[in-house]
Amino acid sequence: MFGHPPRSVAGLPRPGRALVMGVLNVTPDSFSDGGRYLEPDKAVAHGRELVAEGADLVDVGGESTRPGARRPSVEEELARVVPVVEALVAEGVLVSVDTMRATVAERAVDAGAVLVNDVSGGRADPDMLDTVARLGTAYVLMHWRAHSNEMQQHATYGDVVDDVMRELREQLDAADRAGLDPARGAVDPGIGFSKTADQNWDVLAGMERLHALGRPVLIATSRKRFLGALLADAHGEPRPPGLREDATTATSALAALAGAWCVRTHSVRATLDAVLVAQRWAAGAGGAGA
Ligand code: PMM
Repeated sequence: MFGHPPRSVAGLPRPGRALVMGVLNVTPDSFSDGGRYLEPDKAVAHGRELVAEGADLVDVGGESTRPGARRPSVEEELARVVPVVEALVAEGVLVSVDTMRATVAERAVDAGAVLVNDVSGGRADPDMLDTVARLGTAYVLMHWRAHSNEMQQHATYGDVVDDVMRELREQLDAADRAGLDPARGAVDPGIGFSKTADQNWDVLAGMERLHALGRPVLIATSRKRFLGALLADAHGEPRPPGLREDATTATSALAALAGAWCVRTHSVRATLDAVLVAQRWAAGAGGAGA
């Protein structure tokens, strides 16, 4: 029913279900956990918690992409990210680095990160694709049009899924030209990035079409604003980020059922449960005892 999308990235685990990537934002200003893990010790402790809950990967980021966020300097971003990556890697944790900067990607990979998660899909830093090609790590290219301070001005599409796919294809072509290994790459439609709430739902409804890109698909809906809007109260007040967990669990289950390779989440335990349910659901009676 869902075709046979690629479900693995070379060098990363293949547990036979969607991977669960736990979010670790070492930032003062991320929309749902900003400021909570800015001190390295707190960040590392939270990384450990994510692993204890079942995260396959911990995604360490030092730049908030919330709409209107100020970009940190490269030095600030390095100081936030590198010590946390080093400490988690030393404990045997599989770490990805969430960065748009080649320098940060390189230093994090030197510190042991195994995946570069670039929300700009290689568009923000002209050195990113060459750097990742040279490093030879796994990578995620996300659909992206502009930095957070202006991204919502770029939410104009014809058919949003067609347009996202065309722009992702351009980035995959650029990655090929830079010499990145296709077997190590995944794509992400960028839920909440230069997209209105309705456009996010259109992307999710059309998610299976993304498999035509021939790459594993990562879906990150966790606590995002479009869920807050869906769950608004009777006065139209959006549901706050901390109370969007159950909706995140639902979107993660549906994404896994639609063939996502990986789901990115703040709430690992619930998301892993959702992924296991989706996997068992898709297997049906044939999966009994599996
Ligand atoms: N969203 C955020 C951060 N990193 N990475 C990928 N691949 N896809 C996303 O949609 C994505 C991301 C948004 O910020 P958060 O870390 O505060 O959830």
